[in-house]
Amino acid sequence: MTYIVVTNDDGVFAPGLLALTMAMRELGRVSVIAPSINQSASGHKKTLHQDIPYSQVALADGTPAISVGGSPADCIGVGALGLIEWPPDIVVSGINRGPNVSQDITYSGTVTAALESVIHGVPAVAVSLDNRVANDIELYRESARVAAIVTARTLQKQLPPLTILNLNTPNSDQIKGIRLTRQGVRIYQDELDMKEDVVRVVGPDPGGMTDEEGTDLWAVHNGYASLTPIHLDMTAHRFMADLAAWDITTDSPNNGAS
Ligand SMILES: [Mn+2]
Repeated sequence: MTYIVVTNDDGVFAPGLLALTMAMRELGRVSVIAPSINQSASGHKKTLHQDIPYSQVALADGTPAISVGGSPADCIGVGALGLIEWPPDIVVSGINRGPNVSQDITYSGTVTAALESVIHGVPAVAVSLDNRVANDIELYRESARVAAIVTARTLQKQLPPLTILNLNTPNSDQIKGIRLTRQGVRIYQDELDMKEDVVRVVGPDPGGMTDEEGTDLWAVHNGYASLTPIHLDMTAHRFMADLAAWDITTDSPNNGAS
């Protein structure tokens, strides 16, 4: 029987995790392991050389879950090292409250939990909803419906190594369809709120965006679910030839640059 691990970054009691767990249960046996508190924007954080607390909890519908006092990537990392039954056939992370598009993906705990999974050789799908305030279960249910379709297909087809699928669903309970997309470019408009001895990063939410057709941003803003394959090899392959032409060698002069 298909075995699925579900995690998230909004914390083990977030509504998106419950909606995703319920949808995944239609596809197989599910284990839930998730952060004890909201770990949004924790990035690909790995906790080393210190204790990581964990406990058994129950989701609102009674589903048992492991709550971990670490990052989303920690949840998958310690899961893979033996805290839970491993390996699953797939890891599914989400449903995040808020989109994870363009450069968001390196901040996102939802996405980095999926990246941690493929480091451990298990395919993964990250799922996010383009709504930062939603407690509307219908929105999560519609997102989870599409997540189940994508997950079922991924189980049939298999992903290449170190590759995840990043699924973002629009702020709609009637999704128009699924678009295969590339990462767009998001313009952050963060500002610094500076006090005498603390600073705080604030900004309009969701901030500025460019949403060229074919990008993840464009799809969710036009009522479509966005599906982007993401590879952990971040090498800028298209720049390699130009970089070679810089002719950097250990005995290159520094041309007086200072
Ligand atoms: Mn989050």
